[in-house]
Amino acid sequence: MKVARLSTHSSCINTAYLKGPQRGNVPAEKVPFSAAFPDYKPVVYTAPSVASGPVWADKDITAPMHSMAFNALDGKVNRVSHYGKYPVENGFPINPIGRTGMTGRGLLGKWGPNHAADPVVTRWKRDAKGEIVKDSKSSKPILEFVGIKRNDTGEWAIPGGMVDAGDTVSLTLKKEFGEEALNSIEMDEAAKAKVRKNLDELFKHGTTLYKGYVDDPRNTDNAWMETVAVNFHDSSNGFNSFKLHAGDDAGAVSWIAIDSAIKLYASHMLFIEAAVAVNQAHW
Ligand code: RP5
Repeated sequence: MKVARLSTHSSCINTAYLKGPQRGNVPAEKVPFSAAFPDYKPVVYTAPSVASGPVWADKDITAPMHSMAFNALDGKVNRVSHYGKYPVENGFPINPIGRTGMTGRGLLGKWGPNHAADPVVTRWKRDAKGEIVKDSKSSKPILEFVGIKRNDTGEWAIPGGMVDAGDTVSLTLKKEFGEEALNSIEMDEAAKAKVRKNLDELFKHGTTLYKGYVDDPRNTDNAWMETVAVNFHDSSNGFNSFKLHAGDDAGAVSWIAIDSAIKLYASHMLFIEAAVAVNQAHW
């Protein structure tokens, strides 16, 4: 699986930031930092929830006094981008895709890359008799995936989450699916252990679909999302033993039938399209 390089971004320009200020204007052709833009006026913003210094966030320190190891493993925090070395100017890491109309960290905890993991859990759509349903036009089988409705934007999304300092991507994939799609946080210890065991089994064999930048509405010039999206295709109906139950930062959870017309958060349609290609499903 090669790192997928996005050529530009659109979710994080020319919008009002979530519960924050309007971003400075960025015409599409001025997104790359290589394009001259002398009138560029990014708004400076770090959300109060980040600036107050929760454990998951970096210190709110101002260059050039900080000592963060950018482009490196900084203690337990991975500050390496999937895109290789990103520039650091006047002490600030620079978004590898380009301008966003905002400096600071917005709602993101880390300066530079904020790493996430996205579990794309799929199964075939079946009729009442258990037969796989094919699309009448493409004649290809229809794939379903587990989606959650995000509480922050109200959009449907893959139940991904941030890789906590010291955690691995594979652990995060299971953890986030458990928390957001099964509400494991609110289970008692015995039920939690059962879910963990089932997930260990079902998440044994995954296909990596995407590694790279996410066109996330929270990105800024100095802080951005990157992810690893992995497909876990359920050919044996193992996921039917789970009762989907929205938890953590999800308002709803559901199996969603996939076609090219559905709309999802950030770059998530890219990962779904890759899952369709891997499983040779209807699009
Ligand atoms: C997206 O944000 C990633 O693709 C992932 O789905 C998600 C992680 O952020 P939280 O859901 O933890 O807010 O960019």
